[in-house]
Amino acid sequence: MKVLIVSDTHGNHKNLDKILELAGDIDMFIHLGDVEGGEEYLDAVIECEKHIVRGNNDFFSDLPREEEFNIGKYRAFVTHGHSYYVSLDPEYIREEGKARCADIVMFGHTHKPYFEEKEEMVLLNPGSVSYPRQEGRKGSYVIMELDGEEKPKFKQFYLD
Ligand SMILES: [Mn+2]
Repeated sequence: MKVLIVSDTHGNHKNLDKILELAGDIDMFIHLGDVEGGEEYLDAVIECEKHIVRGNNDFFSDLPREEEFNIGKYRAFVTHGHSYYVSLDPEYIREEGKARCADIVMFGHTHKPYFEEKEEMVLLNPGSVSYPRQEGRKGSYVIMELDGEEKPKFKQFYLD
């Protein structure tokens, strides 16, 4: 099973189109917010199961603020992250993920990739597709691969 994890497209789909092409066949698409009106576009171009949450810039959107769902046998908690002060420190969202007994917690908002695995919980941010802020400023995304009983593998990618 292949899951594409992205965030912060902000209505600009140039990089997203490249990512969708590079990713190839996917079984699940996760967008961690700040789509800025891109919902219809995402619906049109992505056919697999989608989970899209609302960012702080999705003012008129009726997307959910957060979602919990299963990826295989793993419990995922996804949210944009601004309500958990992720720009300051991942501490609050880490605590929330633990309280919800999540295996994988995903957030966006900072436009900087982040990955940690602590006490059996993965906490990640794929960075921003369209407006990266990390050094080098390349649009980024994560691919999660789940293969039978093996632990899921997460790989961070950067566009050229
Ligand atoms: Mn954003």
